[in-house]
Amino acid sequence: MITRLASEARATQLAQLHGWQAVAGRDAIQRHFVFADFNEAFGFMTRVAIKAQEMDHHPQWFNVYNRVEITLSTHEADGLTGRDIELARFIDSIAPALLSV
Ligand code: HBI
Repeated sequence: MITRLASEARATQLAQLHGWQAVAGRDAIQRHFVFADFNEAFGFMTRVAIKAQEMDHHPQWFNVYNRVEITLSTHEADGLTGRDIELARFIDSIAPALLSV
């Protein structure tokens, strides 16, 4: 059973991410992206989906046309874990920084 990040590890690891914000009322993080069009957005989502499948760790996300909103949390731990950090790092590594909002 995976456990939630303890506060010290949590602060250090969250500080290394880009553009992620805490979700109100829930132990989760969220980042919003805007792409040039749906094709760019879905290409990005496809890369995240392949990583999620490899990790067996899946995002909660919302897409309309060129907008993608991703929320990360670990259901089985009912909060943020190292798996969320790993997936967020991957997402940051493939996200076009200038298009992030
Ligand atoms: N994705 N975000 C998230 N949280 C989980 O706890 C989780 C998951 N994907 C798959 C998964 N757990 C499986 O390990 C279990 O549901 C079997």
